[in-house]
Amino acid sequence: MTQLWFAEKFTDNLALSLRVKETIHREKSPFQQIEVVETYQFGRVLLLDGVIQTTTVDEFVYHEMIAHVALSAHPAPKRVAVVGGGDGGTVREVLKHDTVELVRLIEIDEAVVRVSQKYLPEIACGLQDPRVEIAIADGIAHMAEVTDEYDVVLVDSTDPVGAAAGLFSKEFYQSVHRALKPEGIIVAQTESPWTEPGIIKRVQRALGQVFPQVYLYLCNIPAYPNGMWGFSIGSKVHDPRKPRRQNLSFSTKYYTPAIHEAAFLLPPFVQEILNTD
Ligand code: SPD
Repeated sequence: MTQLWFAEKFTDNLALSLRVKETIHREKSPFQQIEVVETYQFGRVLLLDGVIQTTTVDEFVYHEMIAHVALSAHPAPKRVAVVGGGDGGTVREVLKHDTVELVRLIEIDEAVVRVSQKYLPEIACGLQDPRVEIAIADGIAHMAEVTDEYDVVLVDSTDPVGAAAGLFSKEFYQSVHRALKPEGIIVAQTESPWTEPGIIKRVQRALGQVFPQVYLYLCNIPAYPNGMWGFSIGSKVHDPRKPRRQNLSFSTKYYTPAIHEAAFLLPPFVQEILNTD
């Protein structure tokens, strides 16, 4: 029997191959090619322009780690913005914090939200919550328009190409700084230290020109390039390396307060990326 394989090329010399059971959905939106495929290894996989965004098997790592570090470091997060993240996984995790009153999802492509709600319900389930407001809009323009609006901003973007490139710029972080309240915290997904050290370095530098406290933290996501994944965090006041609550009032599969602190411990080769000019 013919076997179908999908390969995501991480670099010119490296790819991740997944054996595909079936293609569930395929459409071209004004922004990108959207596909949902059922795979043997990672369950359902959402692909945007052929790049793995999330899988039903390992999505919890990314979504818990982008959300809970900032939300646990903030004393009482009430208003949260998720930029990108149309699959809803980050929103689902934010909603676990009972101080949260509003989660505004600012996603440029309505098709990502619609497709995720239909084919990835376990990830998109939080989007129905009454505390969630979905804005189909450009996150860069939105952040440039608001002031003193959010306690936490989570930048759950695609890779820094096309429409997402501006989400990795100093100008965008300046807008987010204005959009955040005085105790505000930003987290941005910043790729893998193995394949994209330059992006991590650039973002850390740009964030550092805007926020007084900036750190990188890591986690392990098997479906992303080389498994090791970086998030950059910037904070106006609070030390984001310290979770304020030691006992969680909700369940997680990866994040714990101890993992929170440990995630900021960087192997020397990653520290070197941040240190070198
Ligand atoms: N290389 C793909 C990186 C994708 C990061 N964003 C994922 C969105 C999941 N909510």
